[in-house]
Amino acid sequence: MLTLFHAPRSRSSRIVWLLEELGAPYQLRYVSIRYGDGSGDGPDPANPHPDAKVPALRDDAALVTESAAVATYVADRFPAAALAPAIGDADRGAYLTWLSWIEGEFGPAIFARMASPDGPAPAAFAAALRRLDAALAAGPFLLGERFSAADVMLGGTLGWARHLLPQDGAIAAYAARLAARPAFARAAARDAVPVA
Ligand SMILES: N[C@@H](CCC(=O)N[C@@H](CS)C(=O)NCC(=O)O)C(=O)O
Repeated sequence: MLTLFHAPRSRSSRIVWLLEELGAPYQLRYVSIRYGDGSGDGPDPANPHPDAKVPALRDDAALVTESAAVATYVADRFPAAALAPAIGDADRGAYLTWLSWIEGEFGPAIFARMASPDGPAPAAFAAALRRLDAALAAGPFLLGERFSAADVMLGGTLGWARHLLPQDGAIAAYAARLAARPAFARAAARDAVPVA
């Protein structure tokens, strides 16, 4: 049984969504973190993440952290769901590229825009949107017709950053398409700590 160490409205929310898409058996362990706005309590001694962040995933003795690694790990772990092109598949390279790009390039570009929300967009943010627009022109998903874990990771980021993004066009339509998925709704229902 997988255990996901999770905090509501955080990077681990995307992993809840991905586990729902995969149909994976998992349990959630809610941990407290210090959010970027200063709210919340951290570090939580129950969190095995070396930096007390989320997501952290336990699979028996294995501990996996870093969002792209966790997404890669769980999507490969449940191959029947076909959300990760296998090693040797022609789409594997593009898939890994997107997973890394979302965390390594797109996330920082979003934070650059958040730091400077008015006026011209930072070059990295504008470039990231151009790249997504170009990819989605061939859509409906990052790998064309093929939905993958990379779409979940990007969809989660687009969701919390929607106020910074174009309100219409290919990116907005893509974000709406992803948010309409049943697994997204199931994950949203599990995101917050259940009220006892
Ligand atoms: N590089 C990590 C970043 C994880 C991260 O910063 N998570 C935030 C929540 S979105 C967190 O746990 N913050 C608590 C803290 O910084 O103490 C990843 O991609 O998983």
